[in-house]
Amino acid sequence: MRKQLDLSAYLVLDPCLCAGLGMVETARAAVAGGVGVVQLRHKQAGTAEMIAIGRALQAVLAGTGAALVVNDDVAAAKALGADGLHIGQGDMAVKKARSVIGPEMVLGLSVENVAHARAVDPKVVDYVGVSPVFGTPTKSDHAPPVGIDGLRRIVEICPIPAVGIGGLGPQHADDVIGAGAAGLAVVSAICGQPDPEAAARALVSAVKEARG
Ligand code: TZP
Ligand code: MG
Repeated sequence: MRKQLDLSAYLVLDPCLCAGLGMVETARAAVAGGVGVVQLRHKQAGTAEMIAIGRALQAVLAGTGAALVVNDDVAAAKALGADGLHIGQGDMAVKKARSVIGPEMVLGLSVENVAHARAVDPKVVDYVGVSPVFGTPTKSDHAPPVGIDGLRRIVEICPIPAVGIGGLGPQHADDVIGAGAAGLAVVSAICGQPDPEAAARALVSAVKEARG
């Protein structure tokens, strides 16, 4: 069975921003603060390192109900038996990714515009990350920001749940949830924060309040 993800507050790990506490401790704290998904995103790591970090993450996520999603590295996702794989438009084609991971793993896809959203096949992909909502220094090569209006348009077109990502924090929960997204995905609002558990808690409660 594909794990049902709680997309409300979705943490994307960044090894540089997490340098102080480390990715594993940041993830542990964020999950204690209520995030439902932790994505392992490490562009510099090879598959062996991704698997080693992924195992450490699985150890701290065990029993919490939070899901582990692996960015890009299909082989690592498979070896780990991760809950999910997340790919971008420039990565492996979604159908190919689905055929490699099989039917049980959640598949997430980044969408950057309306055309990407129209092309989403709900039989293959489980959720989308709308990227980026706002410009962000965290990802240097991001597509043009879509803003809240762009997010709303993409969410309307997309046949599956969407999270917004890019420049987001608790202060954007009203707008992002109001645009129809299922949640907010964040890096710097949690990674590198002095108290990532409190930062996660603030995000989770902002989403709850936005839902009324
Ligand atoms: N994909 C689109 S924007 C982004 C990623 C991974 C980075 C988001 O980082 P932040 O710090 O939450 O703006
Ligand atoms: Mg990618």
